[in-house]
Amino acid sequence: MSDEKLEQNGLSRRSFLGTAAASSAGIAGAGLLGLAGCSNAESDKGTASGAGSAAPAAKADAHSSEGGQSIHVGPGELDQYYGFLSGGQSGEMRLIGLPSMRELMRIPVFNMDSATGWGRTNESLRILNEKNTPETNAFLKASGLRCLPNGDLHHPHLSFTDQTYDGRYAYANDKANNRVCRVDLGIMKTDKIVEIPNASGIHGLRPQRYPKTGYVFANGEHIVPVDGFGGKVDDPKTWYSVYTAIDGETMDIAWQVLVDGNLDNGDADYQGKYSFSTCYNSERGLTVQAASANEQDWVVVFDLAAIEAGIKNGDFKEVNGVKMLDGRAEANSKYTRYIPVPNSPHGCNASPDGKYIMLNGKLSPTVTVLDVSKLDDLFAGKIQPRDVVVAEPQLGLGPLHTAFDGRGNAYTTLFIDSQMAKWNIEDAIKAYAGEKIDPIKQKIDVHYQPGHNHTTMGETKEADGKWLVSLNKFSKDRFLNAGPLKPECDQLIDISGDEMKLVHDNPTFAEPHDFCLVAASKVNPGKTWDRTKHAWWWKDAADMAAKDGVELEKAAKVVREGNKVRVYMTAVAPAFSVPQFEVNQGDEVTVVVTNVETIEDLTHGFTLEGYGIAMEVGPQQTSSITFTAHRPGVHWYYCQWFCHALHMEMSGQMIVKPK
Ligand code: CUK
Ligand code: CUA
Repeated sequence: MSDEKLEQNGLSRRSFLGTAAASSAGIAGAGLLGLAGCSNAESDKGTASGAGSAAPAAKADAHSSEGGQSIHVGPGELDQYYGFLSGGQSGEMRLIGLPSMRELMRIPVFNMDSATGWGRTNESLRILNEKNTPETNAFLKASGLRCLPNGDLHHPHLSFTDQTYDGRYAYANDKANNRVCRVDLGIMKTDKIVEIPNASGIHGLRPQRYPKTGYVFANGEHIVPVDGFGGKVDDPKTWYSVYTAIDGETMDIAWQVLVDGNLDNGDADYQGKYSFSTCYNSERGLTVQAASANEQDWVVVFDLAAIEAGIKNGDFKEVNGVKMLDGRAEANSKYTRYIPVPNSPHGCNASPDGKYIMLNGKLSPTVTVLDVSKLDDLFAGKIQPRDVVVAEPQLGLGPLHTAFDGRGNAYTTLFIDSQMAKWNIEDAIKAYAGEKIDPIKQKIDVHYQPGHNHTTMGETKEADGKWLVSLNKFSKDRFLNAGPLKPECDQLIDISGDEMKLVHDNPTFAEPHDFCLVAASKVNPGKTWDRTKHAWWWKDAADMAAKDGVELEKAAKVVREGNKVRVYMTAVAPAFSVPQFEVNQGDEVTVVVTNVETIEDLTHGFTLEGYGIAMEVGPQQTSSITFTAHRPGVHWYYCQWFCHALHMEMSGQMIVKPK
């Protein structure tokens, strides 16, 4: 590997680049090209053109993009883009500002959160559990769990109207527990979570772009026995994967399609006619060797109109309450086509001109380019599957994901080479047609092993070609040593000029897979909760209060019904309207807190000492929590959000009388 070679020469890539940056004149010097050539030696084996070694190397300017855009966002200034960053195995989604890369907010989704009470409050538990399968509910009960405590969130993507973001929702998958979530961008909170039955390892996720979202497409990554299709637990030859379309408005499952191979990443077209999923493991292997044996796997193309007609005509099986169509290759299905693609392809990315779908080769150094306009003929049987391919440039080792600048260029992450390759799409098409032309424009080193990349507005028709972010899986020496577990390294690259310029390293916690970069004007969250618009959030508490004759906004009441106690209070700085309440040991207690502040940023909280309870109560929000008073004694509750000069005094006591 390149870094080892550098280290053998007593140079780390970091110190080498630091030297290069210090000698401002020597950047393009012969010495550097020599080393760059060395660092590219392996990738060149995979590239027909050998352009890697001749491509300009990265300028290691850590603070600003010389002659380019400034990344500096000064005190009091605002970023130009929202970034919706996946939190990977942390289970959360994160809101990042660009170009500063500052973390603005964490949105709890598939995790449990100490600050906000997500996974503990009644409101969050309803959202977390309302669309569980019966099997999951039985499992939770048997395990003594109130919700699944973890998730693996890979792919956040925003809702579309007419091929661009409409600011309504963000969606994301949970690979760990087969779920899909929706975040309401009006409050930046998760408002729906649906478990996907029949499928395993919900991975790739993309919303429909046109006419609007519409469907949210989700890939089941793992082949499993599927009810109704002869699946046997002890025979992998009978296992399949399942592709799911969710209704983005209701978050109900619209339909599923049974397919062959492990589905990986997906995308939708810009026309509203087709969707796509890359697929590895055409071999049906259960080991690494077996699963990567074939030189080619495929992309599955789904014909949405045909699928909708199939549903209408009853050409499906009802499997655990979901309409499932047969889209297997062997079924010669009218709903799907299988296009061979080398080799265990991973990322799947539609170009913003709406013309092409890029399939990133992973184990092949190529990206395969499909021409969307040829798909009608493919489904009509007029052409062969590979006739849809119009380019297959060799870019380097380990292509995983591709992003776009809206000027006809594509940017592909090379995982093994630790590089970003910029290439021109039309040039790649000409080269595939036989013209002597090198589509690769530039390669730069990234640090290290990039997975996803993303450009500003790059998955919409409004791709603006300003910034590119490389989400790198390893950070090694890029940051102060944080111990054996290192942060990942998200790198910001200025792509506004002719050349990519690396301008910033940003450490992130486990583990970003995807990043949706959205012009700030597209997203307009409210400044406080809206008691009318967001009444659905505390609907159960409101119903309960109505029965108890309590008005939430003026509440100061304790209601007892047998061994059930309901405590209603307001929070206004610096006091709760109920400063003390008494219960008996073993009572089931529900505390309902309404924050009646109308002022922006005046969040209160309710933390109950010794009971593992804390919840956020935002301005104009109602939050509630139910627990059993197992511990006798005096238990203070306090506001954990610093809200007032007398914030420390914003407290009270729950007295639990022993049995
Ligand atoms: S996957 Cu992570 S690097 Cu889950 Cu989108 Cu490609
Ligand atoms: Cu209310 Cu601190």
